[in-house]
Amino acid sequence: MIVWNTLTYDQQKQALSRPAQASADSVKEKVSEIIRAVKARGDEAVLEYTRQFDCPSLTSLTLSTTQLAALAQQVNRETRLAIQDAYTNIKRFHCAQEQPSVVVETRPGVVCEQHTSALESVGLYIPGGSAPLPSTVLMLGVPAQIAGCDNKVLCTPPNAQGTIAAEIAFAASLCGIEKVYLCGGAQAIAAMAFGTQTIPKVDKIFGPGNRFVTEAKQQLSQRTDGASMDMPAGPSEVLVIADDQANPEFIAADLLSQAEHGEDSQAILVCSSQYVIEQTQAEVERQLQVLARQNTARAAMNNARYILTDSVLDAVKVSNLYAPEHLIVQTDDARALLPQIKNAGSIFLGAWSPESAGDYASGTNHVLPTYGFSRTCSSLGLSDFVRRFTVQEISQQGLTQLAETICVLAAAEGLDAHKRAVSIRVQSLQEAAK
Ligand code: HSO
Ligand code: ZN
Repeated sequence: MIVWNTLTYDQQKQALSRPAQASADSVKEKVSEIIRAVKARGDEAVLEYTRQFDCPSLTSLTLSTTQLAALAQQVNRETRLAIQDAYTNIKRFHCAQEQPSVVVETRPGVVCEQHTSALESVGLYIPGGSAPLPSTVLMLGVPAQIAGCDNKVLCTPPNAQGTIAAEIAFAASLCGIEKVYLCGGAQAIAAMAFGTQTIPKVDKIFGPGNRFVTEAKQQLSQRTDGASMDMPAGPSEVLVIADDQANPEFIAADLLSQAEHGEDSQAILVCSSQYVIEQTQAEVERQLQVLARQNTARAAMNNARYILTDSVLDAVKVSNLYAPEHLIVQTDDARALLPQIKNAGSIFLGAWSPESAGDYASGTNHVLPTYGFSRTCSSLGLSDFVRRFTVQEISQQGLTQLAETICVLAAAEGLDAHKRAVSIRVQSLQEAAK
């Protein structure tokens, strides 16, 4: 346990530090090599890498619509209903995020507008790995569907049998995704960024992934022939703020639900009660025993931090310094703390709002800024699948009224042609009036 107010400034910073994120040079080089190969040889290179990493016997990168429908059929009724229920809530919440157009007459005859339109072509990446995540299909697919993106391309690595989890196929079909390709890793990101003979080129790539995927998204978003990306991503993390009223069993369960994601997951408890911290530590040990992914969770919990603060408000300050991806507030009146909370990707208020609710089914998005990026980046939402643009229309009277201001500013910047574009029009109006 760390006692916050006994630490020096440097020790406090150390207590909240994250493991170094900079991609190792070896990762950068490997990814550059994959990107070069996909750029040069398209499908052939993607298929080669997919055979090497995922499925040695794979012959085609495409999952046909018939195969997709057949897979989706295999999902059992219970899971189908659960995916549908989650889909409905996520859709409800994201539909409500639609931005109305803005139309303002800033002065008579000067009309300024802001509108949005859907990104035409988006790439949705669903990682493979130890647990296939149909919930992530919903988190990317639902906003893409609501925004009205014409072209939705989904890439996910095949298993050794050359297919994907039925649940992923079902979630994709609910979201109206018809183009599903069997590839993962940096090669899938490069394929979507450049386009290949079979995989369509997209404008923006969304979704979580390992270091290779993240590095590929970063490299490709910097190229003019690449594709932009959703947000920088690091290992998943949770910070729990608790007071002496909090239930240690609940806190432990929340920390462990984060820890089971991966050995590099970050779990932090910041609490104003030493008793609650000690009870939580004992409870973590108890609950660990029964977890299927005990080894992963235990490895992550070895890096967990338990921080004792003088007050709940101090705990909020610690959380603001850390800027967690997920923040769970288990205090007497959690909502009262909301105005003090500065940096968090997604906030879960009160004892009955576990992170799992947001991970799966309440309606909020689970693609969130990690690694302190919640200071400036937002949780994924509808706005990430549209672009904003402005329109203006100015009448003769409007331009006449604005002319003086524009001409003075153009002169101040020494830009004659700008000034003339206005004065030439005003003069033409004056001459016509004669
Ligand atoms: N907690 C993860 C999302 C997830 N959890 C998917 C379960 N499935 C990152 O926010
Ligand atoms: Zn999770």
